[in-house]
Amino acid sequence: MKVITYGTFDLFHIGHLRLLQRLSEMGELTVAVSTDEFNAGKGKKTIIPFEHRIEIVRSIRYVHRAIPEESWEQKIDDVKKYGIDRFVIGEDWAGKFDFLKPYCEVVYLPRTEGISTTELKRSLGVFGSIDKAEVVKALEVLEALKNSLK
Ligand code: C2G
Repeated sequence: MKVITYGTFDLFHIGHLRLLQRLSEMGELTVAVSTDEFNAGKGKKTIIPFEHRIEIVRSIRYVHRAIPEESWEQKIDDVKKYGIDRFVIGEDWAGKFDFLKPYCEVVYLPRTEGISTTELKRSLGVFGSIDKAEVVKALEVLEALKNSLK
């Protein structure tokens, strides 16, 4: 069984790993990683550049091969080129790739709950939003408190 999936895999996390692990149990796994240019088209700004995202995915033991995803239209060609039997992607895309059904099986899988790149970016953003002056003020208060306890 030859399987393919597509994704950005930005800020690689356990939700991505669980998916690739599960797909590798089905058979030989090809992963197409969205280029930065393709993501711009999706309106997605990535934190990690494409060259790093594809190297990370390529290094995962569950992945047989990693290729660039440069367009929406390449999927049919990829399925033919790599002799793919099954296209799989998270159910957030349910129905969007049914046009592949004449060429291979199409499966939409439940996502891993509680983790997403969007959430990670939001958490990281919290640190970026702390005002420096607030930190300095808090340190001054702590210093004064420490001195008062001497
Ligand atoms: N995923 C998951 N569980 C999560 C987060 C993501 O199973 N908690 C899955 C998604 O459903 C997707 C894959 O991991 O199948 C990659 O997710 P993204 O990097 O967000 O992929 P996306 O940007 O949606 O790109 O042509 C298809 C697109 O390139 C998909």
